[in-house]
Amino acid sequence: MTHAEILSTNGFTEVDLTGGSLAVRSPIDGATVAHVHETTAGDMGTVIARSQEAFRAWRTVPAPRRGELVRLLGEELRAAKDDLGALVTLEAGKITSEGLGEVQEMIDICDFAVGLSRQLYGLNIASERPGHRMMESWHPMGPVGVISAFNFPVAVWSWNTALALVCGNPVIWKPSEKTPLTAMACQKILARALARFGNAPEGLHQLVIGGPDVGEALVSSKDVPIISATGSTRMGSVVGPKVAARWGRPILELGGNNAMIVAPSADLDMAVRAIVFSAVGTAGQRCTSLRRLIVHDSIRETLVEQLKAAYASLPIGDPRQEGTLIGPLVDEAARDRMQAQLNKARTEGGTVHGGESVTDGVPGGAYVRPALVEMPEQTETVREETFAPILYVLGYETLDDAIALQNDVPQGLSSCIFTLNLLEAETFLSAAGSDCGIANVNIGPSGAEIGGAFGGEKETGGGRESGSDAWKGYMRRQTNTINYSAELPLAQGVKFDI
Ligand code: UN1
Repeated sequence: MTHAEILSTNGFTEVDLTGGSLAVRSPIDGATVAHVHETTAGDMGTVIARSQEAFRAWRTVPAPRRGELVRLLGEELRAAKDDLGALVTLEAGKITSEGLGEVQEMIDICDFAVGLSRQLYGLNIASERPGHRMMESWHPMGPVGVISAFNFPVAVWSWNTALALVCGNPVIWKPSEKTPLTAMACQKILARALARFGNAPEGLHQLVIGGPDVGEALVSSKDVPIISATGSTRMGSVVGPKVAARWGRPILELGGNNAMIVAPSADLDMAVRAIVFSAVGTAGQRCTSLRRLIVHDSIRETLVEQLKAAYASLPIGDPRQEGTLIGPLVDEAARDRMQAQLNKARTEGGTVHGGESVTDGVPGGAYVRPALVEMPEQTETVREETFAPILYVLGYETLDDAIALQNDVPQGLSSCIFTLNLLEAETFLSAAGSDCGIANVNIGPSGAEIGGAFGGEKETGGGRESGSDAWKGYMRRQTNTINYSAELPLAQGVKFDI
């Protein structure tokens, strides 16, 4: 499909794609596909006030009824799956299957959140006082500011929005400036669900397209109690302290430097498949992408040879074409950063296989051959996250050394081990094992399901989104003590007779 076809057949044509100040380009060929209108920092006061007003109404709507809106959103997403997937491909450069997979992830979180809307449980707690009962209630918090990145332009929004809505919170969404079209499409799809829902408050979901000053207005407003931000560690290091300084709640999902340990007992054929998908899928632009391979010395050479062979035949090119596995990097700057990191790795003693620019594909796009880089040790460059398909290979002798290497980076998002040895697998998952928010056995570090809590430690920011009890991050906990006796006993046996 051509860009024009994608933009005209997906039902989003009524969106005004011309005359705005923000140029939108497709990573596929660098073509400018739209000029969209931006929200200004000066508009943000009104946006936030509208969100607060929506909150006052939405927080009293029963949670299962709020879930009905998310159920309808899930239905609309199912109907729009192909169109939205194609738009993700156009705007973020993902291959067709990954574009569709991202929309499926949205549908999945909607299903999860619908069930959750009847399960926002609190505890009953035994009171030490006669005739008293204690319990916990979970209440909505208020507007949630969602700041999302280009690489998962729609799924990360849906993780936050589906949970925020059932939890009784309105959303203000600032997408990446690189991917406003998919955001506008989501706003449209949600509008369809809202129309069917009937009586949701105005301003329950607002999209703000703009630069850092728009983000700054969200981040610094006391009236936006939760800021959920996904992106680089550098961005998080600015956002986190600002939100904390005004006593807001940050949910941060930042950089990863995800590793796989390959032990001698590993099924190497399976490991190779997992490595290739997680290292080069999405052109290495997932926060969960595999960036470091820590291989037992006894199998290192064999594995590297197998990987070199697998890398040699990878189809790179137009992500819309069937059979393509590696689409473009998001832009030229990303390709430059990749080349700079490879040069740094060389000066640190690395041997680089691949990594060249691919120029015989689609003109105008930043296509690269993925790089496999054998490193003598875990150097500074290896410890940095580069959003590109670079896989550093390191060797190890003992599992303890491998785990120490895996943990010895500033980031703590995802990790995995390939082993058929139960003791090694359990050690890796133990308190003395991986220090990441995600730790897997015999699968790669990327491609998590929505049922688990998603996020990581250290410079990854500590936030959790998506499944498990991540919803608690979107609500406030209230402890209630109820006295149904005719006495007023004090806790801890304190006497205070008047
Ligand atoms: C991200 O890259 O920001 O686990 C999110 C995964 C996807 C989500 C990645 N489900 O790779």
